[in-house]
Amino acid sequence: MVERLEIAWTLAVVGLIAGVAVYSTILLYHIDALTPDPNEYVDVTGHQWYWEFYYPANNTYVNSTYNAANNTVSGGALWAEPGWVVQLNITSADVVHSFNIPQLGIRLDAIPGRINSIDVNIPSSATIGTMYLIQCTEFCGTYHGTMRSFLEIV
Ligand SMILES: [Cu+2]
Repeated sequence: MVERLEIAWTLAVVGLIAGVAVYSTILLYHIDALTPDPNEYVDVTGHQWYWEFYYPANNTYVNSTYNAANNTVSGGALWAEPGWVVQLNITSADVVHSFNIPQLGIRLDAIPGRINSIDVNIPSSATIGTMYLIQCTEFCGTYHGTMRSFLEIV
């Protein structure tokens, strides 16, 4: 009787763990899936010490350079409209950087010779003129701390 109970409990636990394993494996796979039709593609390249954004739709390069004195950027920013899905293709021209938009929960490494892609879901409630901070979060040299930019809602 005791043996049968032990076997039943063991099988119940094994079944539970197997179920969680299958569920989380499927979920992990879908988290990384990219939408086939984003509103915008942007190629993001990390440089010591600024972010470059390339907009293939209109063949425009932007070198976004942060100015710590007045918390602004010159050269341009990452632009998107409310409710958009923006696919970022992130790489680096020199050392390893990390592309981070803390307010939107986006963080992905920028690695030389490799392209890491991610979809950014711009909130529909975002108002025009909203500036989301972009910050390099991988120590990349002297001016790492000012390797910032903005995602600007237009
Ligand atoms: Cu960096």
